[in-house]
Amino acid sequence: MKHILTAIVCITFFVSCGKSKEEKVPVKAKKTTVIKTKKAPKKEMVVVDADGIVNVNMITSDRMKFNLRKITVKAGQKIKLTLTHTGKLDKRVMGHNVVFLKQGVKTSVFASKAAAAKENDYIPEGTSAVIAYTKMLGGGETTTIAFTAPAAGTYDYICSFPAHYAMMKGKLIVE
Ligand SMILES: [Cu+2]
Repeated sequence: MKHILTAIVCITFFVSCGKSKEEKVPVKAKKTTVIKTKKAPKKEMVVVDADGIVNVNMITSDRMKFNLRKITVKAGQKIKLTLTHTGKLDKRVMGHNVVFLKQGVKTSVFASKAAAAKENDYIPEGTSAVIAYTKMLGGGETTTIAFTAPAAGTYDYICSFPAHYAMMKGKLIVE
């Protein structure tokens, strides 16, 4: 009896081993396809339309992250930027905006001034440090701004909600 049991256990072991090896092949093939489809939509976040306007689709969520860390445009080009907050949290807890800073403005210095300007949506009143900025959004909200690309150079953009700039930042590269 013991021998029969041992034999059954052995056979079951071999059969299951054989099966799992066979199953591994199609799983690998599926993974490759998923990666390909994921990459495609990312490129469409910056689109130049028929009128030559650069449409920028900036997306944020309840995570402190911009979908775009780099936007490349040409000097004098018209930019239409739409910011969307796909999260659920209130703007007092997880507010997001986009603020494009002039050259020579240190992001940490601007961010600490902005953090003290809660009454003004975290934009220092009368500031001369910004090129353009959106209003502060909460979860589920969206807003659009239009501005003209400045002279060639590299410009920082951040979210000016307190402490967000460390993670929510990027570069506007004007060619
Ligand atoms: Cu933010």
